[in-house]
Amino acid sequence: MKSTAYLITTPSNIRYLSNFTGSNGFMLLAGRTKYLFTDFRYIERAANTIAPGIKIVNTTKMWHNPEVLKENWEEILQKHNIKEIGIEEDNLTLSRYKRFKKISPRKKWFNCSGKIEKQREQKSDVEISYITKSQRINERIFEELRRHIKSSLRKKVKIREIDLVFKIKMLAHEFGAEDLAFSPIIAFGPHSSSPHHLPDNTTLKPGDNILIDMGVKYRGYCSDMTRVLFTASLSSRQSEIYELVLKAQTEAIKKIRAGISGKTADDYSRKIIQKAGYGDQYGHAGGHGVGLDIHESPSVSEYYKEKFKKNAVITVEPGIYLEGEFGIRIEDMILLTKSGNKNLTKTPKSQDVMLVRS
Ligand SMILES: [Mn+2]
Repeated sequence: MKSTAYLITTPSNIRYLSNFTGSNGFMLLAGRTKYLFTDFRYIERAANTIAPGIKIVNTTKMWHNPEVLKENWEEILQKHNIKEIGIEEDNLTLSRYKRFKKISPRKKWFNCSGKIEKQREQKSDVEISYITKSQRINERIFEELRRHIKSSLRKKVKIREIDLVFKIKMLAHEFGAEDLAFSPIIAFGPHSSSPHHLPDNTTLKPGDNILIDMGVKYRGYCSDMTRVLFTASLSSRQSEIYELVLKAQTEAIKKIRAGISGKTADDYSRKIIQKAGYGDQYGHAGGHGVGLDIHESPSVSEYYKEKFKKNAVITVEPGIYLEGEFGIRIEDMILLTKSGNKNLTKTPKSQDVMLVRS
């Protein structure tokens, strides 16, 4: 008889295991049985939407009166002869942990963060289809945004960074996304040297480059893409940097596959940029896993020594950031296969295509 249970509190892990999308709830994996604990507000929704076979436990008022939970909780632990319980330390707050400990003082508790995330690395066909659809929507939005920028320039209508953020939100709704995957990064001109610039009131000036990093959600699954548009012919410096980043990204995508480590994958783009003398201006990881979370395992980084699995979806996003001048980042999402990868991003990225003129 197995005596280990796992307490799953990370929302995206709960969704992955059960399909449950409520904002309050946790799961207990005990032997082969999965329990979903949630409160009055979500009982009906859970019953209608979660995967078959999962047992629902009503926890209404549990945190105000732990005895309410204790009855169900103890019964389940006893039934499965649970002696030790894994908790997701990366998610469970100390105060909630203390409450669990209080109702089960004699159990052994250990960290199981990353356990479900590891399973999530390999995407199923359905998950791949959702991520792909999410990216198709993202690309439609991007094309519409490009048209909008072009016509605004032609009509000499002022556009601010935050106007483009709002436009993306409306288009996401119009094109069938359920939400944005993250708040879009829109950076005009010198703002683009800050990799994660916070969009503000700044107005687009003739000649500015525009860094656009955006993604949406479809059936819970995220997309992620970065492109840099130019509103005037590129200066020789812009052109040089753009080509360098594009080359680093293209070469990395040629080589990345299942079976290599995150560090190796990161090195492919980084070494090209370092060799050209811009290593210090590429200060972030070369990419990340994408799925229910916008950033998930595996990581494309020097610190990630584990090997990539088949059917993982990752981004490849080298960049060069020149303070006071401009920044360039180019980001695609790819699906890893044994022999290579499939690029899930269709939006072109050659320098000439990035030029939008009025
Ligand atoms: Mn990204």
